[in-house]
Amino acid sequence: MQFIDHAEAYVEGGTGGDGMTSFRREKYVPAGGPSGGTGGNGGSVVLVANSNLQTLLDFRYAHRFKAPDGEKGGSKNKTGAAGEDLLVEVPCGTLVYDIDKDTLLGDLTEPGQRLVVAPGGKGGLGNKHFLSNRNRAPERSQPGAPGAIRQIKLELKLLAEVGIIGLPNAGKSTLISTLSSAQPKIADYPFTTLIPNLGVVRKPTGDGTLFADIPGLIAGAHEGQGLGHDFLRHIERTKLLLHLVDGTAEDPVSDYSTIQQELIAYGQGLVDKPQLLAINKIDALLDEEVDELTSRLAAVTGTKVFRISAVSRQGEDELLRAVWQLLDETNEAIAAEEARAAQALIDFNTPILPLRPVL
Ligand SMILES: Nc1nc2c(ncn2[C@@H]2O[C@H](COP(=O)(O)OP(=O)(O)OP(=O)(O)O)[C@@H](O)[C@H]2O)c(=O)[nH]1
Ligand SMILES: [Mg+2]
Repeated sequence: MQFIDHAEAYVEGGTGGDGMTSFRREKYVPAGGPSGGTGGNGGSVVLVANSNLQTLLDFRYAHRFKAPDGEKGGSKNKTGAAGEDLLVEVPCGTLVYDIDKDTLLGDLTEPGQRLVVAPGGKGGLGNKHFLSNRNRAPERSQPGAPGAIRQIKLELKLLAEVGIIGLPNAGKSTLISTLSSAQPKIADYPFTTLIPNLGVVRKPTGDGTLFADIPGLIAGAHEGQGLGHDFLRHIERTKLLLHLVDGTAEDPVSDYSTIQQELIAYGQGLVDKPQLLAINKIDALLDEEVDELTSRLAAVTGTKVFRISAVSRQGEDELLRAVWQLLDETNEAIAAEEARAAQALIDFNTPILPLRPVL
């Protein structure tokens, strides 16, 4: 599968059908009144989020979307048929921008969520709508209005809850492949992963949580070095980061710092996200080496350091328990923050009543 996370498209709503000018012709009625029907509305171009899609690849092949026009109004007050909406599917996590106005039109996060990007034009009124006391036989009817035209930009930002980060070769893909049913390519050379891999990891309760393994970061990734920069955006919406360092590397402590520096340089709050740190590949190290590295990393980070082997699955349960606990805490903090923001809005909108004068 080719992973495309940026696309542009031209979207145009259908033109409304013209209104009709016609008059009733009835056998025994000498001068029938106006009877021209209204044109049907043009169809709209509507984006629909689909959770089975993971890429904007389809937009490589089709990037012009025009919804059908409405039909003309008919005689005998018949309204023209409306043009059907043109539904265009996008992956969940797609942000939609108006290129000319440089504004965000919407963020499609939930499956089935819709966003009208180019409304169809209204159908024109038929001549019966122009009947008045002064004009008993209006000739006038309206043309249908054109549909909206827009150039839109689509940007996919994955909606995984947990992002696995680390230098190339740290074992990120190996970990997601043992935790979930994802089957990414794994190899003993850097930059094996070229696109983000998503995997659903089951909690003990049975609920699924989406993990993302992004291509390895290197120093300068935020400036476009290696593959990492393009993919950092895919961890912007994660709730927590799982940072893997390769315990068998020459200098795992400096590897850790390299990644942290990249997170800081990228911005967007990445470095402030809750993070769990784990040394990987402990199966290939002596216990003393693992202990020594653990203390060195703990001294630098001031946090707990997990020790795992993605291959032998050692330490995996303890790490996952910590992931679930931290996710719960993060979700609670987010909910509390949202409640605070909602309350602040209510307080802001509640007028302060003037004090009653003391008589
Ligand atoms: N001994 C040992 N080797 C491991 C472990 N985890 C991963 N490896 C090996 O390390 C190499 C890199 O693993 P990947 O999972 O492809 O690493 P990655 O972090 O996804 O690498 P990129 O996609 O290049 O960023 C492979 O040869 C794996 O078999 C582990 O726990 N122990
Ligand atoms: Mg990989």
